[in-house]
Amino acid sequence: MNVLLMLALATGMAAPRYQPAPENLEARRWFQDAKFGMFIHWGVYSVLGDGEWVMNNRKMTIAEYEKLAERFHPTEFDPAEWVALAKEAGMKYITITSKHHDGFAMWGTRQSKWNILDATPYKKDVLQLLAQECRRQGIKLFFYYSHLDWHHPDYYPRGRTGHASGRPDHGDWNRYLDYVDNQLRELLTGYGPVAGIWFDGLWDKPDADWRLEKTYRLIHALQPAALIGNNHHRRPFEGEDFQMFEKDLPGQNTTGFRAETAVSELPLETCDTINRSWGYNANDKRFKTTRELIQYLVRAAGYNANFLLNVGPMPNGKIQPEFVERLKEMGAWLRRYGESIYGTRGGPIPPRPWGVTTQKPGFVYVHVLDWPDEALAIPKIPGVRTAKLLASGEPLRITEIPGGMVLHLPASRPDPADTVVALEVAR
Ligand code: H79
Repeated sequence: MNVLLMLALATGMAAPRYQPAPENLEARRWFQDAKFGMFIHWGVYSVLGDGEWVMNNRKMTIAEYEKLAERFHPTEFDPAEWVALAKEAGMKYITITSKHHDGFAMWGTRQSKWNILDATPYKKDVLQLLAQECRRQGIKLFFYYSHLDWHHPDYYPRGRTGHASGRPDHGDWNRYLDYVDNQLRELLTGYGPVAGIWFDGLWDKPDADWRLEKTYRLIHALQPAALIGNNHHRRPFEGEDFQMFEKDLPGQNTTGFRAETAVSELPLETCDTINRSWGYNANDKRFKTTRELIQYLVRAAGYNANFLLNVGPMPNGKIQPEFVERLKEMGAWLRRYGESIYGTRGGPIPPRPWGVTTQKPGFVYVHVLDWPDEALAIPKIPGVRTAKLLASGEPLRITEIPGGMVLHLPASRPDPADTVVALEVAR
């Protein structure tokens, strides 16, 4: 414990607050400008093609589940192809599962044999391969890390899930937390610059002492620019650098997962799936349309949040064609309309049923997602000089009305997903 902290505890003063390093603040700005990332759920569960919760859902024991590792042999995995796809989709970063709830490490951890080098015939460190390729192609890399662990014997007392694994009813919780910290130290020292750590699973034991302060201090000491986020479903804890909302826009709780809906001042991120599954699911054909995915990205930007869009690669290492097709279409859209997304923040008009606004110095972008009429009345945006359709540059008429203004939209819209109106405004 440091002297300030001891003093604070002894005197009843407020404990010294986390002060993000300058490079951390810089990374937060980069993150907010980046807007769009690729989430990757890949692990030994992918072999069964039934999602990443299959161990828990099918009540598999550890012995049964470990057999999956012997079948994990992704001979078609080409990290260059994945990274190129992310770039073509307009994504600026990748967040990949280093360890999901099944405890399996997708890198050559030295903390246990339950990892891709020691337990699979593939025997390659996919995180290392991906990290190298991301550096080569200029994409940042985050590691998802599950605090929850259905495999580790010291994950005890057990939480809400993982009860059928057949582990003995004892274990040393602090030893488990040491294991977590040791694994994180490996990830933050052996894989070059890590853009951040995306924690998940804490909700399995919401009242346990997770020693987060120690873990967060370790991460920030090893890589001050690495951004910490934690999907604990509550308002951010001390030491966190961004706030995430799973399958929800900031402040919403349509999933019912959240214990708190408060939206913080930190950079925000929402994540979602293309079908309904995170890990590869061979039977899940309920794909969102490209239009829906574009609208989700745009809405997220209007809520001042990033969109982390998931793919669950197949056990052979390929990303299924339905995902590839949609990602490429999103990339084509972003090449046309990217200036209204990248580098923006949530706009002056809060999100509306018809759409959202984004802004950057000198510009406000009105994203009309769902409005059948040619006249759209909106609150007054001060200092508007010109208005045009971003698609064509065609000037657009605006009339002032009491209490607001009317945008006169063309009857036939240039884009089925989003009519983007660019307003040049006084700085
Ligand atoms: O990695 C993906 C999912 O596997 C993981 N997060 C994403 C990014 C995830 N795990 N669970 N969930 C998402 C849903 C959470 C459900 C919860 Fe509950 C409802 C947590 C707390 C209440 C049911 C009861 C599941 C755990 C306890």
